[in-house]
Amino acid sequence: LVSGVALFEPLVELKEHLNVAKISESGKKQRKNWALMWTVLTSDQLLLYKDKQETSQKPGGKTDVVQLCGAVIEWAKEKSSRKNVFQITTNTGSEYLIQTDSSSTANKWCDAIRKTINSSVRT
Ligand code: I3P
Repeated sequence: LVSGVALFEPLVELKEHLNVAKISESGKKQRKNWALMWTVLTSDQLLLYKDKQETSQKPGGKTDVVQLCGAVIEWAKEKSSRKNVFQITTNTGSEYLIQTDSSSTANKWCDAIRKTINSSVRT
């Protein structure tokens, strides 16, 4: 029964509160505005929620969806005064900075997202 339910849920690789700043939308630069987001990594997307509670199947609960297929991820030390910042650029030209004070957490997320991007390229 448990695995039957899991079939209809996206596979969640990681979930955690991370600081996120969207600095560009479809190639258009945006004002940098850091916000603490409940961040969920699935097998092909990064889901950004304002609140942890919004992970429930509420319509409009997802604040933003980052498509990882064709995206690029890199450390972005020069783009912020904060430490452990990496950037995701989507294939539609949106740019997200992601940051957390724990370097091990940042490494874990950067590696996991990179893996997701690499596996999505192959299919
Ligand atoms: C920005 C805000 C950001 C800061 C950014 C500032 O000011 O302080 O936190 O980025 O620096 O411009 P405002 O709120 O007035 O837009 P970091 O925290 O990542 O350093 P930046 O312009 O050098 O990117």
